[in-house]
Amino acid sequence: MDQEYFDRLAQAVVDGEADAAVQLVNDGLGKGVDPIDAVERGLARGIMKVGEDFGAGEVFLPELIMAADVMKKATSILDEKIKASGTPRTTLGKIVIGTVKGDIHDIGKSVVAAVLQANGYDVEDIGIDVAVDGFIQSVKQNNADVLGMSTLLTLPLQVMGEVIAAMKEAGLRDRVKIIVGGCPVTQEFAEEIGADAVGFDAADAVKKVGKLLGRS
Ligand code: B1M
Repeated sequence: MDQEYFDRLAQAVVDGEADAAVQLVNDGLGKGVDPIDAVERGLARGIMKVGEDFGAGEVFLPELIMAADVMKKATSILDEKIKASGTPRTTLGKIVIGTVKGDIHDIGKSVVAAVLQANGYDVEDIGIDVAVDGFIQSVKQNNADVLGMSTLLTLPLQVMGEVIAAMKEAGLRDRVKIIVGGCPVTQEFAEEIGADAVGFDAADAVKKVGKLLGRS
């Protein structure tokens, strides 16, 4: 597919056109477009543009919500394709992933979960607005090898540190690797709170998790 296709996908998000986006996604999949490309080169560019304009006060919350709805509808089709694209094999490890308390952004976290799953990991996506105890319980119940936390907001960043402290208190920290991600998360912040790695996008998360588990 040419650049124009990805530009049209991005524009459908900017315009809040859910039907057009879903149609474009299905057309693209029918023509062999890589679902990760459809997210990263198309839809994500559109939502980033809306996010920038929202930050600059040029668009308002209702438009942001409409664009997010388009994004969610289109990515949910692609997430399923991404998950199904992995060759079935013995799992490379169990990962619990969620968005921390105070934050309801779930699109990026869900893309990361789908891409990890497609790459051979067994992923338990525990959703959004997850409190410290929710992460701890899920890590225990799933006997997780890796805990992944996401946030796009500045204030909930501190919850990531609280989860890591609670992991230590519960005696889980030594056997569970921790990766954090989302736009406000930097390498310095990850080190400061004692995470093992930061993922800057879905492909980077796969690379870093592989490294943490000694798979690459
Ligand atoms: Co909100 N929002 N939003 N929002 N929103 C941002 C994050 C913001 C930067 C927009 C802006 O002002 N420019 C801003 C945050 C400012 C800040 O705190 N620094 C913001 C705000 C302020 C808010 C509200 C507070 C607005 C309000 O109510 N006044 C509110 C928050 C409510 C709450 O959570 N308590 C809010 C609400 C919403 C919507 C509901 C409308 C919607 C979310 C819908 C949904 O998720 N179902 C929304 C959206 C869509 C955005 C933007 C525009 C786009 C986010 C997105 O989906 N990106 C966003 C602007 C931006 O990010 N630049 C914005 C696409 C996605 C594929 O990328 O999520 O970054 P991303 O994920 C990437 C990487 O970050 C990374 O990999 C992913 C795939 O490449 N990654 C990981 C993410 N998690 C990872 C975890 C890992 C590894 C990698 O390991 C575990």
